[in-house]
Amino acid sequence: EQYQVAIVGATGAVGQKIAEKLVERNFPYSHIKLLASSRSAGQTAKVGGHTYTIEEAKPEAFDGVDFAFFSAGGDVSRKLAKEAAARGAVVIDNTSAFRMDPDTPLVVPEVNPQALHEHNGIIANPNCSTIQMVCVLEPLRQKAGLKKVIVSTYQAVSGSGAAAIDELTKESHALGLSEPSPQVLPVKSQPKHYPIAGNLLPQIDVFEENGFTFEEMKMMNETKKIMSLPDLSIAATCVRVPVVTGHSESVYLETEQELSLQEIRDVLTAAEGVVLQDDPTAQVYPMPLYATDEDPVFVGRIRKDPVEKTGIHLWIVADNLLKGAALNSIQIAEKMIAQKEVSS
Ligand code: A2P
Ligand code: 11C
Repeated sequence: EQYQVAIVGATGAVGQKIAEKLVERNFPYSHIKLLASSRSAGQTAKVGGHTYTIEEAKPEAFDGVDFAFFSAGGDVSRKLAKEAAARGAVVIDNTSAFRMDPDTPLVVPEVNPQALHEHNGIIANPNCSTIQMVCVLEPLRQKAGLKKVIVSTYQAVSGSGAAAIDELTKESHALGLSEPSPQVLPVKSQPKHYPIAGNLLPQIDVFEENGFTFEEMKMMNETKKIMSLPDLSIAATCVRVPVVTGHSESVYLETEQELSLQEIRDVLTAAEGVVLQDDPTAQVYPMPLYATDEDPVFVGRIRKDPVEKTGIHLWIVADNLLKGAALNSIQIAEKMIAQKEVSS
């Protein structure tokens, strides 16, 4: 079977990865529509050896489309996702627009594929830092239950889009030579901007009333929804670091039952989509530079807490544009095809 596919935000950091991955994974598409803003309409881009003309994303563009991958920001999704679904497309939305909507499944195929059984035409792809974390939490939870999670993130600038990658690159080249004049990070629409090269920004997205940022709240709320653990004790601190691609996370978790170090390793070795990189004697541990362009979620630095018997410390790294975004979105579509939840 062949499917018509549309990519909304095709010129963006994630949209380009979606196009690349559709080709690389031999996704059964007959045609790809590249959609973006009116600024890009008329330009061309090559996908899998074919040259496509970029079109403006508007409701009529979704006529005949089977899968629409949205990655052009929440406002575009709020405006067009329902239009696309009404025209018969399955929307896989990579923004936060519908994630917490009780009628919209929020899916990581390795964790909760059953959530795809019921939907209203829109499936939400979780936030990148959430996806890589739940891929590791879920197999541990299945083995020993899950009581508590405290996570600190080290997030790459590509999570903030192509303009943030440019900002880091320019500042890095000029480091020490000139006064940086940041305009994008930490949050483009807010009044203050700080340099990222040679710096850390303990703010990803806007602050909520409780003092957590929206990124931190996304990690907390999305994890509870994906894992169906509404009462999970979970807190996050999210930090932007001067890395181009690859989000890293220091996670402390407590299981219900105690696990030995060997049991933890065995569980994570067997976990789908997870690769264990944990050999301190050989200095083997995950790093964002080496996770870039790789599909799996890498986990290492596994330690039992010195005091709390059920406490575990670990370090998780994944390519935020791939498993965190483009790859997970395509895996959702592949899972729907495999589970016969869509027809062409
Ligand atoms: P465009 O290049 O035409 O502005 P990134 O996350 O890397 O910043 O990319 C954002 C993506 O969202 C780009 O592909 C961008 O297209 C797209 N986009 C931004 N605004 C709109 C809009 N109003 N309608 C459709 N696509 C949009
Ligand atoms: C970041 N996690 O690194 C964000 C990007 O909700 O899909 C993804 C935002 C989202 O800035």
